[in-house]
Amino acid sequence: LEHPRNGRTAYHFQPAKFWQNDPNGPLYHNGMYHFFYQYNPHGATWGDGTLSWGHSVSGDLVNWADVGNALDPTSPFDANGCWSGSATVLPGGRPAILYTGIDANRVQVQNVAFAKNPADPLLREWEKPDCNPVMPMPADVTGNNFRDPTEAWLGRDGLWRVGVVAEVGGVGSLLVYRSADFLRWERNAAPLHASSRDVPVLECPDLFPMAPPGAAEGLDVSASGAGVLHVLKLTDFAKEDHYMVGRYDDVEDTFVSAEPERGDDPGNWRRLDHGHLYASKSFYDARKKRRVLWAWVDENDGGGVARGWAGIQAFPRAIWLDADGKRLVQWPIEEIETLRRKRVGLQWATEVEAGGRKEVAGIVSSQADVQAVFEIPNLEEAETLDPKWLQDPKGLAAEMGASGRGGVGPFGLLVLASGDLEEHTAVFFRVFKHDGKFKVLMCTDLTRSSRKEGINKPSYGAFLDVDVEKERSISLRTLIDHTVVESFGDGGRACMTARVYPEHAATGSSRLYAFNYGAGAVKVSKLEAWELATAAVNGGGHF
Ligand code: DQQ
Repeated sequence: LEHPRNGRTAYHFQPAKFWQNDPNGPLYHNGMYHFFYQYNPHGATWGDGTLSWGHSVSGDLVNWADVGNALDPTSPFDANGCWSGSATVLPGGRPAILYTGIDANRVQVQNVAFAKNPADPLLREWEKPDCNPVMPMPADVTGNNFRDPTEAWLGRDGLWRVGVVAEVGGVGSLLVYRSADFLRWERNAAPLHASSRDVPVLECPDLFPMAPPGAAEGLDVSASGAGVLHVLKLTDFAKEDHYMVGRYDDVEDTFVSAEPERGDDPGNWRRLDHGHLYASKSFYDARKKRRVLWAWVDENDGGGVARGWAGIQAFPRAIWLDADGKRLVQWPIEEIETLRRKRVGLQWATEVEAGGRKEVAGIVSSQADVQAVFEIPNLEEAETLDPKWLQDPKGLAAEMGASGRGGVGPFGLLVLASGDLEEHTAVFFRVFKHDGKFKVLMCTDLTRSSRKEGINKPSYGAFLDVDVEKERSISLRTLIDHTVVESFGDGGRACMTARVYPEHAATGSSRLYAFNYGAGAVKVSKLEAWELATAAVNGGGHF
């Protein structure tokens, strides 16, 4: 029988205890991965005035050791908190951190810190020079919103650049600062991005170059040259992460979007994850020549204080530009395979008849990696889509749910299911007819995820860009880890992360099923499920 683990995850990044939020300054340096994060060393709530940078190191991005806080709020320029920021390795090999300090007057400023001993493989100690803050709050910034420096990149003119989000005269903007020495920074007059007027606050920006569309490798943040496309990711205050592909001009320090029709409100850009995920940040992993994305996944039940910890990080994802040059593809980093233990599956071409379920038994499925391909022999039963849902897939997901019978679908996986099936989280697809074509909805339905009352159990939804008439199949990968279900539809073109709190987990084991509640049969042409081992994550989890 599996260990209940008090809801703690088995292979997602968590500190041993207390609160964490945004990923900060991910870095690969001298053969070691470093991960920093917003951490409250005093309790399991967001620490107003007390946030530090927690710091862990890893050789494989899977197993982590805590090496003590990198930054604590100890100086006049960060006395009320060390907020989010980034890390950059300077020429000569010295790592530097740029971060937001909440100063003694509670004003947001940008500070720098340097690794005290760059030869220390653990980079345990960081020093903050007296010239901080290196970017005081400008006079035109409103609402005390000036924060979250991006990783710095080096221009062809030899100057460093960094992006900082700011509310400028009431408008959410991304400012660029330039510096020759990483200490004296000068603001560029033109913002790299200015939102439409009704978007005052942005957070956690990320700007990075991409290899050509379809190529899975990543590029260093300073890569430039003709034809290089960039991704600008902005976090829409207290809501969601959105991104846009475009052209970054490294002379003017401006950005022109590849999809101008989506406008200046980042809320209308492409959504990074259609579930519950926030404040993502990527880095270039020179060891494997790929770009890796981290993101905070908050609790969804208000239970952090009772558990003594709150917040996890999404499992690191490799990201690259899809062949269309507009969309990011996201996929769990391959190191997850080092945790794979026992494998079970369904036989090729298992048919899941209308209204049916097939159990995938034989593994501890509360910590598992499941990959499935569903084949749809017949599209005739597809329901007609009411066009009012075209702009509201989440609303459609909530309306349809997983339990009701449909035409083509709902079909997919029931995960973290109790023996009596009263509790389950459904990850599924449903195909609709629209305008002589077919539209595929991907959903994660949490309404039956837990018997517990008074917790948030939403439904998430997104339309996929698959030509299902031609392909006749849809792929799904789902990572299950006790209280998190991370799903990757259509090879990672649509992602959906959910936090769930099944009650049965405290006393019993969870089950896994493929299901089909549509009117026609669906074939599972592939279903492999691996039980995953528990990773060593900061020595926590001994409940
Ligand atoms: N969290 C940090 C801020 C950032 C926000 C403070 C986003 O720097 O804007 O913990 O979650």
